Amino acid sequence: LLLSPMIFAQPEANYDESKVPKFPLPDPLTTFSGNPIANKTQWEENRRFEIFQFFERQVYGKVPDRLDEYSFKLWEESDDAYGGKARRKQVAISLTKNKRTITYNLLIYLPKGNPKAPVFLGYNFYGNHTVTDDPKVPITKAWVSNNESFGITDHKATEATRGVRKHRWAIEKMLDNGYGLATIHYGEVDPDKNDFSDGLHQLFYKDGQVKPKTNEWGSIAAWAFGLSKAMDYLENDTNISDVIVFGHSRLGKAALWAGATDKRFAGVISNNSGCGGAALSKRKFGETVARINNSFPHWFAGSFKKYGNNERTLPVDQHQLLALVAPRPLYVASAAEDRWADPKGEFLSAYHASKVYALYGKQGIDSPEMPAIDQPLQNTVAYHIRSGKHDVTDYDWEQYITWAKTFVK
Ligand code: GTR
Repeated sequence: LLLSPMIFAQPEANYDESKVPKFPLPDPLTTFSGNPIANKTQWEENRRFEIFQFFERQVYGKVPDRLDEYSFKLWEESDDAYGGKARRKQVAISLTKNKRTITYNLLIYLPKGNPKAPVFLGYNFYGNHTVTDDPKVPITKAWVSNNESFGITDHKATEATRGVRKHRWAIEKMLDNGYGLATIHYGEVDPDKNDFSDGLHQLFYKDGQVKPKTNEWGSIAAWAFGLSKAMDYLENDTNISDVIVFGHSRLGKAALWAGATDKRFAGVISNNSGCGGAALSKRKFGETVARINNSFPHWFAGSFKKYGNNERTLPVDQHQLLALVAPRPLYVASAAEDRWADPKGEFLSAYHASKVYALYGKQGIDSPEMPAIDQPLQNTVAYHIRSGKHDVTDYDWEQYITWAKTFVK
């Protein structure tokens, strides 16, 4: 039997609250050397940077260098999408380093009634053509994950997959509320496999190098970088105002890291991001650091591996990642049946990040008691736990739109 011994070594995932280890949670407002942080100046000058640096070197990994070249090309545009309700733009973004280039496509829908609209920017899993029935969006040629129910068996998307994920993107709701959507297929930026020969990473290799260094970027940081470069385009598009970065699950982890690394994002939404996203690692509830590094060795920096089954020694936890977004609006959302992502750990993380928001006079989550299912709690920091499973639903988008209208301005 060719089963990896790593799989045998994994204990059962814990779903029992009484078995959550007792642990001290590192205080966002005490520096690593023990000094208290009393105000936003001290936070920005002393504490924020050391937390940022830890996540950058020990969790997601550093971007190794700057690009040599960057360009974008608006290759398609129309003002009759969605029955004339929307303007569509398709933009190719090219990134070049060491004479190697990758190109990925940004699909944008903007409400026509709004000359300068705010947009949600988020990655999709199976190609831009899967978020809509719009025949003007080409089928991605990039790597996609195999998926039996979509008939994808050779990592290639087909015409049959057009629109298969449109239920996750409430595009008409966004348009009707004055919001646009900008989306990218994550596989065009970095294919989601344990193979560093392709995607963004290899642009930066020195001669003979085949993978990033231990403290350099995994896929989550590469995806976050791709979002940031998309922001370079979006901030110069005169039809676009605020950009709220959004992501579901692994792409929610990427959205959070993008929000932490790039302050131009006016708001950040984590939808069911779980372990390595919004959930507290030290709770070891559902997916753990050891499990995630075992299943997805390419997601994080090599240096993060040492914290598997060793969360005690982590000098940070994920509430401090959330705090890096402060004072910008942040929405953390869970799903009741998504215990793998640890809804309570996601909630507590938003709660514990809130004391950094308080330094700016911004209201976060005031109580450590979780709200009831389908009872959103919306302040500058917002949280909901939706009924149902790991997914993105119209309900989620309705909450994000309501919250964005009030808090992201
Ligand atoms: C799971 C993984 C989660 C989450 C999810 C997803 O397999 O364990 O951390 O990222 O995939 O992205 O759908």
